Amino acid sequence: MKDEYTPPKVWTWDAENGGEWAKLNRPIAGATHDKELPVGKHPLQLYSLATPNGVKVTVMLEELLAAGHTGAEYDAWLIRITEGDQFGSGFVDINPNSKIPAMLDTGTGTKLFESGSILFYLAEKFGAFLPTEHEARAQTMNWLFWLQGAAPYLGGGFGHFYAYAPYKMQYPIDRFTMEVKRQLDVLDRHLADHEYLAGDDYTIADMATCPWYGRTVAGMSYNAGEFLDVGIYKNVIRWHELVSNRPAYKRGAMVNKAFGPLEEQLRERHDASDFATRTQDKLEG
Ligand SMILES: N[C@@H](CCC(=O)N[C@@H](CS)C(=O)NCC(=O)O)C(=O)O
Repeated sequence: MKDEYTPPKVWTWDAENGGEWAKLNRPIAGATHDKELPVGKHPLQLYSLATPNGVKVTVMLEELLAAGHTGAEYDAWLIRITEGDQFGSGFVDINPNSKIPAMLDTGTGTKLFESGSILFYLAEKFGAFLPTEHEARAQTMNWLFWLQGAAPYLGGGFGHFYAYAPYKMQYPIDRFTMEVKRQLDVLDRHLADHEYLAGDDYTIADMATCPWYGRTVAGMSYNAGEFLDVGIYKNVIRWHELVSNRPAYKRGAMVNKAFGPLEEQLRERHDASDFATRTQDKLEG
């Protein structure tokens, strides 16, 4: 049978056999090289890239600033994961898991990793986008944890096998397509009678979920809109438009972006004025 594989007694690492990410992925943790991270003038230092996990945090920071929380000013530094920046010693010191996003709160010396944890930290620090009322807070955390558990099936499962694996294999594509469509249906049914994920309020659960499942129903993930028949998820499409059209969301989606149209790329962000003056079209123009 095609793709049949008999596992050996003990697995050994074949560095060449992993598709698009083969050169980066390793079965061991830790730093590969010495490299200090830059530190700017603001209280919050973000080390990231505008993947869906990175965008969650830049959206939250831009939303906080838009809501008047001036203490949320931040420096956003670009981490190029395809070049192995996440394995530098300074990055690993903040995030031993070597994945973006990572953040340092210079006011308290707190090192932060895991995008859901960073969203929760910021929500608590500024008392924003996480309801204090018991029921709404519980619903927000339900959906935030749902997203953190669900998204690896979309990215590491479906996205990997549909877009990045060295060749197409029906079994994993079938398995993860089934799961992603089930997840989209979970969201679609919930959003049929809820304005936002946690109810009436826009929260960190929406900020976490929109860059993953919102982008997917907009056909922006893995060039798979038609394959997933995303047009049927009408309530998710309604919610994605509501969330992604917020000015702060749009700004957040540009930060640490080093791909796509040049006018959408703000590779580093150190000041609110950077959106007007330091996008890549202006820097290269
Ligand atoms: N559960 C983590 C996942 C973070 C993650 O997977 N980051 C990816 C980019 S989206 C990464 O840094 N990959 C680099 C690598 O795997 O070496 C979170 O939510 O922060």
